Amino acid sequence: MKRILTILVCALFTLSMATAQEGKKKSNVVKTTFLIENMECENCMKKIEKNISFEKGVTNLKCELKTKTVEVTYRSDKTTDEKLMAAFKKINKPAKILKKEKEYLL
Ligand SMILES: [Cu+2]
Repeated sequence: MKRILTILVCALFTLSMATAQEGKKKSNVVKTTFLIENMECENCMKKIEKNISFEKGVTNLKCELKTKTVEVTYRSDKTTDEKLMAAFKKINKPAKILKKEKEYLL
């Protein structure tokens, strides 16, 4: 009887741990650096800032003209690199992933 109880408690514990992990995973934050080869002037930068900043899930955006990179911080439960790349493409600024930083929890 005691053994069954122990197994039951273990199973419950494992289940709650898994659920907690799942919950955390849903609010992960990702920072991806995109290379925008045709970002050549202030206007391009403003266009990107005006459009990509308001994409769903985007919490921060940093453009750098010199390196032609855009650093986007976003919630992985709200958007993905693929969706962001589609958004870049829509404003005629095709993006390539340069770097993806380790996800961290909110
Ligand atoms: Cu331009």
